[in-house]
Amino acid sequence: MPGLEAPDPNRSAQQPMQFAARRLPRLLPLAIAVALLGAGLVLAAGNPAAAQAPQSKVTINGTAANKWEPANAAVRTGGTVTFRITGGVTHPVHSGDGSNPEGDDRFDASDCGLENMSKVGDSCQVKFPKAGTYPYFCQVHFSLGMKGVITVGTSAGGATTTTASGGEAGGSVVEPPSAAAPPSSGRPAIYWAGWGLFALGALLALVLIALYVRFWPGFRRPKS
Ligand SMILES: [Cu+2]
Repeated sequence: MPGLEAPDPNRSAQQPMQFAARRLPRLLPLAIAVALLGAGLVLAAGNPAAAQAPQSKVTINGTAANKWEPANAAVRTGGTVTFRITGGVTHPVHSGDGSNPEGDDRFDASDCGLENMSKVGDSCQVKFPKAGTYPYFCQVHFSLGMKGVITVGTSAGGATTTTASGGEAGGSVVEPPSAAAPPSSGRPAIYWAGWGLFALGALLALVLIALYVRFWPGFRRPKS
């Protein structure tokens, strides 16, 4: 920069720069804070796999309106779904889409029969050892639309790794086209906003450090 190389001591030109340089250490924490805020947003929003990972335990309530709440649920491979009667009277659970009123045997609903699911407070559990899509319905209120779909395994992205037995990692699972879960819509906007803030803060910090080194009086180059 020519200003610093001027032969004259040139205080009138130097002092404003020094004055500005004195403020830099105060701006630096601000820049770092902006960068950290951005990084925090990235970490919070940027891991949809973790955010959307199915739980190992899910509870579905059979309500007084003769609906399942939530009707569609996701559970981890090897996870357990609890059906609980919170209203209405009888909500025995059957596996299947209801086309067969007796249900099918895609999952074991033997603990969810009428004898266990006849009054408010009753509940039953079904374990889902294998990934897949499992429709279910209330044997009594199917005609009222009391049905739903349980998606077992990770639904985001379509192809994921799960084990059939343990629920950690293993074979590849591709959801059938009829899977109830919508396709992943990618990362949320706040994720990219976080990256933007992080980049802005980091750039600002770098510029401030460069200015500080360049103009802080203690760093001034000895005049030749
Ligand atoms: Cu019912």
